[in-house]
Amino acid sequence: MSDPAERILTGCHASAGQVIRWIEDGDRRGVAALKHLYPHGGHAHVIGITGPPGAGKSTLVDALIAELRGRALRVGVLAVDPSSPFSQGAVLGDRVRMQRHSTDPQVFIRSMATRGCLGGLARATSEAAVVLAAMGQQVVLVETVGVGQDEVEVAELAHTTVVVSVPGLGDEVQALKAGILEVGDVFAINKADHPGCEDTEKHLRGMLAMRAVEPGCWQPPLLRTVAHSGEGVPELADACIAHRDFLGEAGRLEEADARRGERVFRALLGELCAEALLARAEESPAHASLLGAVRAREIDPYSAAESLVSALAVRGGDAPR
Ligand SMILES: Nc1nc2c(ncn2[C@@H]2O[C@H](COP(=O)(O)OP(=O)(O)O)[C@@H](O)[C@H]2O)c(=O)[nH]1
Ligand SMILES: [Mg+2]
Repeated sequence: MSDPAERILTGCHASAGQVIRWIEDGDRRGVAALKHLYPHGGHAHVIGITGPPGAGKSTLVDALIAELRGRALRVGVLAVDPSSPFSQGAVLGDRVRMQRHSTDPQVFIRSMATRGCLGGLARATSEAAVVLAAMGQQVVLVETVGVGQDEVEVAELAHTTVVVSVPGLGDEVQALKAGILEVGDVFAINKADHPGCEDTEKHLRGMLAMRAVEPGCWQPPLLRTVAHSGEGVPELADACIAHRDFLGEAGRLEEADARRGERVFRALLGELCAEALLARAEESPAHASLLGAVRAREIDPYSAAESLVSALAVRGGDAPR
């Protein structure tokens, strides 16, 4: 049994690490493994944890691992936050604390390289989640920093998105932009042992009340947590599982997974078409003459590219029906 995908299906952590590395590197062996794993990769509950740096996301993830392990669930963690103690740059104490689960054979923790473009990272992360699900991890926690497009992307790959905020940050620093409010399925005010928790809760409740919620829709709960003591963490786990159960009713989970599949298909189709068409464009005799004309400023690059592509598209009528 030398195929890494086969070994992943039997729960081999080392092979999962290897395949995720291939995925990050854009190595074709990653795609080969994903073809094999995809049919087995649809059964995990993917939970995104987002929020500003320092909000306590990693500490919460650590506490959630303990809580979920207590419920006999197998857990995978993907840390996309570049400041995550799961990845690099953490103070030693944090790092040691986070590693307490790494010897548990039912827990798999992996940081995702944050190099490359954001979209690329989102894809690699969702593919890594497929790998972990195929390995049998029943819950996959994805920690990501709530900056830029990040939170929207994590919401696309997660079934349940937990937005973590903390007391004492000004409204503008909370990073609770309209976008993050829209994507949150569960809201946690972490560091509830700090002063100012009531104000933050009031503020958040006010913002959530303005969020348009139709009847029969999910009402996002707002919870308080103290990550390092574990206070509120069982309730947080319950809220995530309740959200998953809600999605499971009336086929919402299937629909969410169908949309995920569609997104991957469309993105790949775009890439593969571009690659294939580019190869043909560069081989065509018109390419050299147009390139020469662009360089000599005899034609503008816009018209040149358009004319080459439309010439190829007209001749390329051999798509499968
Ligand atoms: N007082 C308090 N400190 C916390 C709590 N949760 C996390 N911290 C501390 O906040 C700091 C940042 O936590 P971390 O999990 O690395 O935040 P992240 O950047 O969001 O992943 C660490 O020193 C934690 O020990 C909490 O609930 N209360
Ligand atoms: Mg972190």
